[in-house]
Amino acid sequence: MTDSRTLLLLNGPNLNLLGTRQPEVYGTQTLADVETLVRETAAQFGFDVKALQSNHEGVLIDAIHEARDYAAGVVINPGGLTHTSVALLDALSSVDLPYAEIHISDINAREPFRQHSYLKDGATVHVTGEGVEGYRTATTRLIQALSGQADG
Ligand code: CA2
Repeated sequence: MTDSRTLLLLNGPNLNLLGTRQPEVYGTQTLADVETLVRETAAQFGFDVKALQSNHEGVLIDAIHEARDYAAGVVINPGGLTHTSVALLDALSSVDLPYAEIHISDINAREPFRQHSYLKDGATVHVTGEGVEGYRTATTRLIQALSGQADG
């Protein structure tokens, strides 16, 4: 296990709108609620969280590169970039940090174009369809994997 006890929480495009639209798909909790949930979950294990949401792929990639210097792992909901971005996969692979991919909705039960994730094969943890609670699952399972308590 790395000495670092910091996780990077990344939320991708449009997730700043959480809780404001499409509650039937994404629920009523906001991005601030998500960040609080992840911070509280991580804190139970003695981990800090640096949180960032961006609508810009390059900003997310830069944050992943920077995380190499301070983070133990990444919790990421890539939003729509899940289904399009080899560049995001390359960034995560290049920093060699374990990551938990989380989706609020069940991407496997939605349109065919949402059913493929470029990030899934490299992910230590993959959570989909648990709503915002999935962030708690993803964070816990990532920390357990980092601690060697579970295989994620
Ligand atoms: O289910 C998820 O978490 C997704 O990653 C959310 C993405 C979608 O493109 C993925 O297929 C699945 C979209 C995020 C958009 O979030 C909004 C939230 C509230 C209102 C409008 C958009």
